[in-house]
Amino acid sequence: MTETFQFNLLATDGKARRGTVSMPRGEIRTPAFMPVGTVGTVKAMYLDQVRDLGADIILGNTYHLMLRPGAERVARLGGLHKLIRWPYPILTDSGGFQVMSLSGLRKLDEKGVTFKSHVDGSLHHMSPERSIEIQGLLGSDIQMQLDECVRLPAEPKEIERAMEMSFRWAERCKTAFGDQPGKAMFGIVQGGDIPSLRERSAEALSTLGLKGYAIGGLAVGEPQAVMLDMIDTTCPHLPTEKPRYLMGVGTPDDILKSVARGIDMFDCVMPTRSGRHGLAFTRHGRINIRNARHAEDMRPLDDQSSCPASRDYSRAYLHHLVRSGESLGGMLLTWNNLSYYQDLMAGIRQAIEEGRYQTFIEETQEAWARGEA
Ligand code: PRF
Repeated sequence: MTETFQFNLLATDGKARRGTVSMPRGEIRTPAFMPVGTVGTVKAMYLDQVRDLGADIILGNTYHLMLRPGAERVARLGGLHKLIRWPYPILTDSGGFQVMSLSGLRKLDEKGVTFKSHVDGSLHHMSPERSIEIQGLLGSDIQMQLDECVRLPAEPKEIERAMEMSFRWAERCKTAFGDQPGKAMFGIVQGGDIPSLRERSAEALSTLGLKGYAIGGLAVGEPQAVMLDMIDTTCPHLPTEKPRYLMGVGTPDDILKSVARGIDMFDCVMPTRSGRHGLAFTRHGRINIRNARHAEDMRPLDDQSSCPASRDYSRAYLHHLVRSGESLGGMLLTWNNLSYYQDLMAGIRQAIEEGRYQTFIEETQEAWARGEA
């Protein structure tokens, strides 16, 4: 732990990077996966379990928390860390992306976004400055700039307009954030699926000297190959000595391939959301536990796992719980999935340290393809 926010690169293997982000609330081992805790809970999990699985940081959402319970209220209650009982680092997303995907977006212009709450229909305005103010009230350790993420496919002119406005919002967020040595504000690269716009966005943001850089606007409807191309195009234009965060990604395969291209941090609802819907991630690939073939299968999801949900509960029982709509089913599958994701990240980190990352990718993918014994 350190007084100031610092990123140290410990090892590289090809473009893959192994590092640590240090700050007063703790250290994040990278490449890192951040479980999503949208409304102040990693759904269906106790935070003690999340910690025990190896998570160094979780994510919260400005959009949800500003609407309920409200940023000023969270501040009066002593901040998000205290309220939810997670004393370690928290990253908050700025709200722009969630406004687009969840609310009745009313207006978006240079000043910011006006939107209708999905909770009670009330109207709200969020400027870049207000987004940073809210993230400060929550007590977030890593704050994200307000940005505009365009869904793909989109017209090049539209992608360019959103990218340029996002850059101007990054400048405003940087000013609003000011100088907070133990915390960080990350900029977000936009530019859709257009390489020249991605380069321009990354170059411009780099001149701001921010403490970290995210790549946004991906995994929004484009094929995986396009996403990987955009990562390849963007990373050389970002400073090597700053952490790189790929927002909202992804599947285990997306993560393996993105780390190989130089990404350090990820977040995604995939392990938590799909767990609640009956999908299990394992070393042998994905298992849809609702499928009738599991009804009398007394094997666990993974007898080699250190996670009780993966090792000690039969597929037959998990199948029964999920089919019956029992909340324990979603809890156990979420636990299994987050365990799988954190173990995958630990494997990735070790492979990079040992200079065998390419082999690790191949072996991991082969085990998925082979399926179950
Ligand atoms: N911007 C922000 N949050 C995000 C995204 C983005 O582009 C994405 C896109 N995958 C996920 N979350 N602010």
